[in-house]
Amino acid sequence: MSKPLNIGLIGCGFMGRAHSNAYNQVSHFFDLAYRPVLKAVCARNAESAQAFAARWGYETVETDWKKLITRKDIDAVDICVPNNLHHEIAIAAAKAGKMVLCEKPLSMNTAQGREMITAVEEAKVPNMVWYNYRRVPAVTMAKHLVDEGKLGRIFHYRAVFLQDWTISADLPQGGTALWRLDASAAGSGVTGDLLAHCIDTALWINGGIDSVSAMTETFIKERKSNLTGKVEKVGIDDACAFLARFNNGSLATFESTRYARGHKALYTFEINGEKGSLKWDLHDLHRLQMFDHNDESRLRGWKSIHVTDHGGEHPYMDKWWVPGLQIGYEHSFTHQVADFLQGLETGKPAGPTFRDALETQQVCDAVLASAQEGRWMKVQ
Ligand code: SOE
Repeated sequence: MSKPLNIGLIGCGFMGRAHSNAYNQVSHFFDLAYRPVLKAVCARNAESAQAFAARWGYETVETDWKKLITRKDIDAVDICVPNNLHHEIAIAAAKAGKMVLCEKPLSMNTAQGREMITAVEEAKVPNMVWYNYRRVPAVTMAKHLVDEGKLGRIFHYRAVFLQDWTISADLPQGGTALWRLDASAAGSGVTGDLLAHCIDTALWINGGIDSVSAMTETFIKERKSNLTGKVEKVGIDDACAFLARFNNGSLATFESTRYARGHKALYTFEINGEKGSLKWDLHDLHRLQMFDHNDESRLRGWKSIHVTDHGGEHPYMDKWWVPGLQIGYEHSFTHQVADFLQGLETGKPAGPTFRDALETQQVCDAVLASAQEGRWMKVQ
């Protein structure tokens, strides 16, 4: 019989839904010692919180996160609010002895991230940051193949994350749904929101980044603020491209924008090694493309691996349907909850922990500093 793990969710937006779905699904598909119980959801607006609770099955509602984190019946606090609130809530939750799961990016900057690490480590509470793309089976498999040395020495890493939803100059900034455009709530634009995903995956698969050289642009300089009603300067980066040197000697390019007309969420990466290459595309997320130079020469070519098989070969897939049937975006969150719960059971924490995620924050900070100063920057 599994033990209940009482979740207190803060924030009812897109990520609140993604995480709630994962908590609801995980025990149906994974055999684990712990079972998430949707104990309380918190949002400032009581009506929204109640509607959310009714839809997803939360037992109770709070409108003040400070109250939620001190409740005795909450074991884990899940932070799904804008980035500027992560720091204060995570530290308070850790001090209250709660496990902390935090939406990405960890924090607004490295300094905040360090304080959050101190808080969770001093309190000795399990902690994790939601970089969900690691848990797409094809991405997890890419990591396994690189770790097994199937690509040999890595020469290149190439990642892009393209969107087009902010091209209209009439789009306001700030407030619910549009806080990502407000630098005071988001910290940065595409760097912290989209490139952070690319960086997390890259660090996980290809190791640490030594230095970066970046450029950013803000195409629409002023937007009406939903908060003040006035036209205000836009403080976020709309687009960012950077070069990077990894500690293993490989060279990388990363690019992200919200101005690539026609692209809604095109996250792709490609890795080129001495013995082979790998390619992945979020729009075809169950496939991993591989070129293996060890193949017999007349049969050599890119193969498209449908990562849906059972028998333990394809990560996570034995938990789902039958071989060949696909899963999707939301399952990456379910896998992350499953790994977190398994970490509680085994004492081997699932990554990225706050400490792991700080590395992504450090790269983001170096990228933004490099773009501002117009020079190569070492990652701290
Ligand atoms: C932005 O549009 C966004 O929702 C990010 O905030 C998510 O982290 C990313 O996975 C999809 O795009």
